[in-house]
Amino acid sequence: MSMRMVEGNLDGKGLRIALVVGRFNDFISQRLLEGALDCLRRHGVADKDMTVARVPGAFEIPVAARRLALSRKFDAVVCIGCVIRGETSHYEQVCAEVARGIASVALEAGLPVTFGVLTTENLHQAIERAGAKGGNKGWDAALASIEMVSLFRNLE
Ligand code: INI
Repeated sequence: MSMRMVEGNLDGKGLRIALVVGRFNDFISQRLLEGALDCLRRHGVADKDMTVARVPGAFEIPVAARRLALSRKFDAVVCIGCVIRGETSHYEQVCAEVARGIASVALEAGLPVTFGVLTTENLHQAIERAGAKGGNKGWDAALASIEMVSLFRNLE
């Protein structure tokens, strides 16, 4: 008997996606958001099926993501933000909490909640990962959300 291999596809048609975006370091997070929206559109997600929730900073992302995930109005939540070490003394705490918080929301809701939060040493690295040479982490998180929704459906 051959094994059963299950994976997701990248077809976003009909998917309802929420995005939570931290306003802190808006210069970067706006570009991450644009990358995520472009990715969703190019994979067939309709604008009417996208909701963008803005929060003050990365620390507030998990609690907003939790509300959206538990509302059951969305198939996935994409989290977007930017934490830069050079600009904060509580970098470590903010990074640890946002990563831990997003992971725990995903597990609690059993929904894809993806991580498009940059945590970098400096602004230069952030720019590189927000649409310059390192790609766009917002795009990557959006694509991961589509794949995970599809995977879950194929597992049913
Ligand atoms: N929030 C960020 O999203 N990125 C940062 O780099 C950052 N810094 O530098 O402190 C940051 N702080 C704000 C934090 O996320 C909360 O919004 C704030 O502490 C209020 O709870």
